[in-house]
Amino acid sequence: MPASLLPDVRIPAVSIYESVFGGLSADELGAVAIIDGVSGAETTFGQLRGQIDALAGALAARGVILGEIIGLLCPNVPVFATAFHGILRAGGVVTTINSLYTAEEIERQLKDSGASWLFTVSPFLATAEAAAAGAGIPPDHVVVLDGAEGHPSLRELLGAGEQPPELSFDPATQIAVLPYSSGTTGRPKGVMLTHTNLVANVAQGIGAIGVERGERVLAVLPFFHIYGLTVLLNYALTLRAVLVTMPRFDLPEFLRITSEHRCNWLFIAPPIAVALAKHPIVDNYDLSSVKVVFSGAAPLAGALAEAVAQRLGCTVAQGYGMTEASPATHVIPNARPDIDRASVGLALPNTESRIVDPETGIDVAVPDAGPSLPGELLVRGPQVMAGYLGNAEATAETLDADGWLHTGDLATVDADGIYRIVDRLKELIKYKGYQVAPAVLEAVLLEHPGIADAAVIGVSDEDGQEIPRAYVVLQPGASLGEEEVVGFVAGRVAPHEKVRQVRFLAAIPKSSAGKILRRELREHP
Ligand code: 4UV
Repeated sequence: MPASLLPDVRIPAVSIYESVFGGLSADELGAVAIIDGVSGAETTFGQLRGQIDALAGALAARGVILGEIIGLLCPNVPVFATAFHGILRAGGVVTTINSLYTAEEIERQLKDSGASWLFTVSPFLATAEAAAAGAGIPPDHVVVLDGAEGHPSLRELLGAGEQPPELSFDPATQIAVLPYSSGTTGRPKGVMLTHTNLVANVAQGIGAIGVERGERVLAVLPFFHIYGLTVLLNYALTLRAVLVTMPRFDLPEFLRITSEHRCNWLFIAPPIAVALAKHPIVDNYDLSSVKVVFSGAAPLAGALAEAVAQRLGCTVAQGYGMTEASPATHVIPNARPDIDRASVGLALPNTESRIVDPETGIDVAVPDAGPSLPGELLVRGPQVMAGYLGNAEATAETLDADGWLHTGDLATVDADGIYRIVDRLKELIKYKGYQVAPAVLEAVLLEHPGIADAAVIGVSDEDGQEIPRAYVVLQPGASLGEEEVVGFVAGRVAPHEKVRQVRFLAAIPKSSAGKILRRELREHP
């Protein structure tokens, strides 16, 4: 099987806490780990580890046991790191929740994962309380990190300075995090990532991505999404880089924080690259500290990468991955300026890749035989998930008996081992790098009494970014316009999940088995 061209790395058999914080030296304890980009407040590695240990102690004293599932609904603020690692250090499993979700979506995730606690922040309290109540989580298990009447706060939990519990578990099988991903089809499912999955993906990225000790890394990509969680929170801190947090994207604030905090690495998704390449206000800021803009989560066009590199005078790189692979599987290494920026570079160390005909499963990429035909990318490595929580059927469809993860993406590989993502086979839509599951939107559309049938696919907008488009069949006699359909959905889903275009059809094309023929819809203007 085509192995990575990069040499294998050693993957320590330890917990993710041990892997990130275990080796802190005495002089590293006083170094800054996280800067709150908004307030400028700094947290050192020593303070962070102290808070994590005390939180773990407090949770253990309150009955949290190994394997307990705890929801985390929190924007990118420094205490995210404390909450995340504190819960894991207590033996808990964190289910990271999209901050944009509605109360109903959060409730569904809390119930599906079986969460018994929810950690949040006061600006999200109303949504969090509604979701927790619906999921049967009592107020004394809803921790409001910055404090709120009637709920435990971080200050209270840390106050007693309790010792973390002595735990022993197998990092290769113990689940650490349960992010939700819709995978190839259907609604979001809990992706079971073990401690070893997370430890492995950090170790695989170390030499390849190229962040160096002390460099400043802008943390605007949400920590709740696996890209931010692994590449920012765990990878950057392992390298003793400094995270500069931003709770939400806003272009002037993004530019101000980058400039004032002299950030060296901007990890982004492609819509931010569009802003960096095109927006006039970019010229008003001193971005000379920026060394690398690293894009992932959706395709980055070569011309866009070039425009950003020219305007900022920096390197642009790209990575590819998916939640089910913790997430990174392919990146353009910083040390390889020769690699085309529109590609996703090389397979990470310890990562095998295949490209197969999606119909027959036969390999289409033959090593050393020149550029391959496009086919479905399969990956195998220590970062690949244990499976979907409570869903053996979805697991079997995605992860085969030999351990190959079927990505649902169409890719090619050339004779130099450089991979390109050329299309997506699965129904998943990426809006600004966020997952949008057509199945969720189709179910919402069908709730409208005037809609007889509906299907949703991703289409490109004028900047080449993907947006959700709904195809709607009206009930006989119903009269609905695009705005009403858009408004109906917008009132029921998170902002990134909104339907942004509507087309009316007489019938949705379907196979004889009733499956929506999305390829045919794509050909529909
Ligand atoms: O599950 P998910 O939401 O996961 C991600 C992960 C993004 C990462 C991971 C590691 C990196 O180093 C990095 O730079 C980015 O987004 O969605 C997975 C799907 O997103 C599409 C593709 O369809 C995946 O199956 N996708 C992710 N990255 C790219 C991409 C890319 N660079 N080019 C094209 N599609």
